[in-house]
Amino acid sequence: SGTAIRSAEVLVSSPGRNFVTLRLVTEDGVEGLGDATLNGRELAVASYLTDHVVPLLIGRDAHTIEDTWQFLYRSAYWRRGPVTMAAIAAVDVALWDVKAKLAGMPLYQLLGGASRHGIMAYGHASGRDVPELLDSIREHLDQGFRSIRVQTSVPGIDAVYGVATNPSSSGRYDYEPAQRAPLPAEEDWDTRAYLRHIPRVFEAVRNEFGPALPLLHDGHHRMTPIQAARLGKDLEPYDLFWLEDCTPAENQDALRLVRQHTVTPLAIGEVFNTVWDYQTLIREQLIDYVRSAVTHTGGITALRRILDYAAQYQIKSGIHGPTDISPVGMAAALHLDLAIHNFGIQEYMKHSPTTDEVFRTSFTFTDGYLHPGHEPGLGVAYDDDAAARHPYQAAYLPFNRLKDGTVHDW
Ligand code: GCO
Ligand code: MG
Repeated sequence: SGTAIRSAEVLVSSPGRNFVTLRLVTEDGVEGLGDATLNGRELAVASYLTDHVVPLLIGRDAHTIEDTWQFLYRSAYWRRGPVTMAAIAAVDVALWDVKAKLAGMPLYQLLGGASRHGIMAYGHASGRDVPELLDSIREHLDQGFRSIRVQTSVPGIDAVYGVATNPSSSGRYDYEPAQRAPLPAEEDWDTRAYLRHIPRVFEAVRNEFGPALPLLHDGHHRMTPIQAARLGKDLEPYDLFWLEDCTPAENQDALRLVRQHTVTPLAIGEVFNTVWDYQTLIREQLIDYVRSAVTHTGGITALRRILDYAAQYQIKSGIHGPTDISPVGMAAALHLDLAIHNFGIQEYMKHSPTTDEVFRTSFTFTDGYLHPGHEPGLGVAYDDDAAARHPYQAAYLPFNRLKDGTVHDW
């Protein structure tokens, strides 16, 4: 029929950073886009899609979203994992895009319609010292952000991930999670120095900006459970919106220990890829926010299920949205954010102007609130000519070693 999938293309481009995008086209010429970007492992997902998924899609009815999801998840026999789930996510989101275009509606309408006027977003402030951090927070407030993630350098550590290294030359304080290089960069780490420093940083921020501004912090998996418990306790006077990824994410039981010691709200899950990664965390109410990306968790179909499960326990969404989520993945997140009841907050790092030349989006950011816009589907178009000017370039996330050379969680 006219809704059968005629073609499926995997588009790899690097407009400022690498992105992997899936484009499905139906017999009637309706296009759907999905994001399959897995930072630093992009080509593995591209191959998974091209070699093993695209041949399965041709001729399938684009309307059968649930059946296609179950077929891709179960028929591979090998389940879960970031490569598999990013590939499934790309197909799922592209099919939702097609279905919403066929319905002539923005996707959030198919997901149940808007549950709020706008989507509260948080931005990333950072600084190499406290004065630079305070400037960065002011700049983000000027850009319209009303919630701020706070990351800083730490005396005694040479390079801390999440801190913009050259804010003044670009005129912006954004950082990019991956660096273009043939090999990953090595950074150093010292948890005791970090634990001594961070409460002083939040004290300075609260003194400058007062008690009301929502503040967030990302521990990026570096602490042991008891260290995380200590940080959560030490940060209580500064009333964080959340403390993110305080311990390595694969051990769900670690959060039980952290929870026993602190009322600082906890967010986790950007490296998770299925509901099973959350089973204990949600059932035992060990977290407050689900951090998964649509792109890394099997798409809208699967993330919605995780969030519906979380909702039974008053756990809210905090969907992952750094620059390594493409504008397609961001748009998918925004449609879901607008529709669900248990929305918490949305991470938002503006993409570079080069990225925006390839991905034309219709979402808006006004007075701290994002909105996916009113175009049918996701509201994103992919410009092939612009993309052709930016071929793939190897890029990697950095990693950590302790002072004695031991590889550390990061
Ligand atoms: C965040 C993150 C990111 C990730 C990155 C990995 O909270 O935004 O921690 O910066 O590290 O997305 O690819
Ligand atoms: Mg994070």
